[in-house]
Amino acid sequence: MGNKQTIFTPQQLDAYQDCTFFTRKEILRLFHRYRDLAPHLVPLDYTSRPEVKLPYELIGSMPELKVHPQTSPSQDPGTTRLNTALMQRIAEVFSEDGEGNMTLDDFLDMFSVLSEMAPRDLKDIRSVILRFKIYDFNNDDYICKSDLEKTLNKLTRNELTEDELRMVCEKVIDEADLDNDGRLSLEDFQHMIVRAPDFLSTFHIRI
Ligand SMILES: [Ca+2]
Ligand SMILES: [Ca+2]
Repeated sequence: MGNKQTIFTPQQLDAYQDCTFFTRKEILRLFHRYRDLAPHLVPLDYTSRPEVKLPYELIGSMPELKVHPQTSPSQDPGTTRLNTALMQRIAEVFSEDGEGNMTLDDFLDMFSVLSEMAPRDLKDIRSVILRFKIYDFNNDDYICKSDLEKTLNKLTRNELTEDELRMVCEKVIDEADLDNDGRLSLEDFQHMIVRAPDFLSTFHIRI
C-alpha cells in the first residue's frame, strides 16, 4: 500500500526533491511542520497549488530555527534576541515577498539551504548566493563594511566597541577582497568561504 499521501501529486514531490536536498519523507515532514504553524490556513491538499503564505511571526517562532553563532553558544536571553534578529533577516532573504512571509516553497527552500543536510562542498552556487544575500543588508550585490558591521553586531550582540567592530570588518574585507575595491563581491565571498568554511556554519539551522 505504498503511496497513500494525497497532499502532493507525485510530480510535485519529484519537483521538490529535485530542488531541495530532502527525501520525500523529509518533504512531507516539513510540510506538516509548516502546516502545524497554522492548520486553519494551510490545507491538507496542495495538489492545486493553493496560494498560502504564513506570516513571519509564525515562522520566526519555530524552535527549530535556532541560529547558533559559534561566538556565543549560551542560551541566555541575549542569544534569543540575537537569533530573532538574524532569523528575520534570513526569512526576508528566502521569502518571495521579501518581508519574511513564507509560502511552502519558500519554507522548504530555506530549510534546504540552511539545514545541516545541505552539502558542505559549496558546489551548490545557489546556496552560496542565498547566504551571500543574508549578509548583503542593503541589497546592492556587494558585502561592504556597513553590511559586515550589521552582521557582526547581530552576532556579537553589540558587545564590540566601535573601534573593535571597525577593525574586524577591515580585517575580513582585507583578507577576502581579491580585486581590492574595498567590498566583497559574490566571487570574493565564495573565495572566503572556501578558505574558511566555518564562516558558513554560523547560519546552520537544525531540523
Ligand atoms: Ca551591500
Ligand atoms: Ca572586492
